[in-house]
Amino acid sequence: MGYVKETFRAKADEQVKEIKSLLEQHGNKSLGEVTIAQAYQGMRGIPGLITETSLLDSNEGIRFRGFSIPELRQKLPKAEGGKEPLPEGLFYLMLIGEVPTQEDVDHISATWARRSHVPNHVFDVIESLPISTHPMTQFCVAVLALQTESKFAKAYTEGISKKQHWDYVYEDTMTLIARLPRIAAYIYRRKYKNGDHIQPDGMLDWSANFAHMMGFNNDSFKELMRLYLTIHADHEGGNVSAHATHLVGSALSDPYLSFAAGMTGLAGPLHGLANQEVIRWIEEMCAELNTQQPSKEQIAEYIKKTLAEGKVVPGYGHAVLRKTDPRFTAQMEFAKTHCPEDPIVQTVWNVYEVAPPILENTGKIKNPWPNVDAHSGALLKHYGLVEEDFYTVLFGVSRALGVLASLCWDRALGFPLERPKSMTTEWIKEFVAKETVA
Ligand code: NMX
Ligand code: MLT
Repeated sequence: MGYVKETFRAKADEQVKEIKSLLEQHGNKSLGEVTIAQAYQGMRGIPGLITETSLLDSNEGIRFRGFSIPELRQKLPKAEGGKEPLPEGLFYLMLIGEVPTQEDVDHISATWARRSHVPNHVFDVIESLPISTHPMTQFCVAVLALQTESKFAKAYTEGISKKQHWDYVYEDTMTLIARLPRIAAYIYRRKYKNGDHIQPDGMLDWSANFAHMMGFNNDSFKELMRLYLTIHADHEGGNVSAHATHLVGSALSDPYLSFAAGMTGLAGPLHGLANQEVIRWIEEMCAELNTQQPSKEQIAEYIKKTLAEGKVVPGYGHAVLRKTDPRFTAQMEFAKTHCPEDPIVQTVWNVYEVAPPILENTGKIKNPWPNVDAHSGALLKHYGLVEEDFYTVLFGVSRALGVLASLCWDRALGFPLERPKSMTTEWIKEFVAKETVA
């Protein structure tokens, strides 16, 4: 067993004991009541999930094992000469709960490089899809095709004890994460670069190798990828991709099947596809106004028009956050250093000035501030990754780190099948009638 895996097992053993004692002493304590409105309105705020890897505060934003994004940018190991954190380090932090050393991060980079070989049948499956297929659909199909490699599925069929589940889920997690950049880059080069593929470079870190395989060798683009793949990795457990992965994993579907479920959720426009939608919205605005850089007045009018047409302003609003997303701020800081004059970047910043009061004035949007997706596309466009249909695949490669680290924890802690209670409106009506009489 490798030392990261051994450390994880030791941490999980301690946590199992702690949870056992918590449940024995406090298992009957209530975490709060559930209102009828919450049941109808997407279960907002109902505390019903345990996710160890990160925790979201509606005003402060995300903390990964207690560390905010600015702290991660400071504390996590970097590539030689780089300033942005290596996502390998965030994976270690989420899995183990401690800030890794440079050696830990190098160990994970090397492990993933060693496991990155994608079997040919996965490429054949991708090739069988029409080239017009959306990259997120190609990505989901490819992850499912890779499921043939699941060690967990094989071991379960052969008969393993529940105590061994975590071990095989850990192995699948490491292999799947290792292979995702190759699959994503293959889809990118197939769809947009005439199938002119680029072989991996095993000497590079996970993000730099991904950038290289997509065809981008600029050092500051590699830095952007390190930042991007770090900040999109996790957003506690209730978001659609994390929850879907956890839910499907609770049926003991293997990590490939569980992650594919998360990715089909990420592909929705209210979730990860919003990064594509933001850029489309900006480009449509520019085309309609016949300008590269609309004025703040023009942007304000366009936002009002979008709302009047009954559409969402993509990149704004959030189910939990009530302030500017710190992931937006991190990208804004990156842009200030690397590309402050870029016209799309400047438009993103102008939208940030203009949109919040307009959204707030509607009186119904709970969070008028930008989320992570409001900024990412502008940075990618700046470096020449202009095909916005592909942007959610980048989000997906990053999200694997959080949801799969969580899946390892789910199995190590022996979490059961997830199965909440549902009701009919008839049941609710009868319940209300009884309550009113009583
Ligand atoms: N533009 C227009 N209307 C909005 C927006 C927005 N950006 N955000 C919320 N609303 C509407 C929402 O549709 C709802 O309308 P109605 O009552 O007519 O159904 C009303 O405001 C109240 O919604 P909230 O309670 O503020 O937000 P909710 O928690 O339901 O939804 C989002 C959260 C993220 C789905 C929503 O803000 C949204 O659709 N934003 C735009 C899409 C987006 O950027 N998604 C990315 C989220 C981050 N990610 O990567 O996943
Ligand atoms: C995410 O990163 O998953 C999004 O911000 C959505 C969420 O947290 O609900």
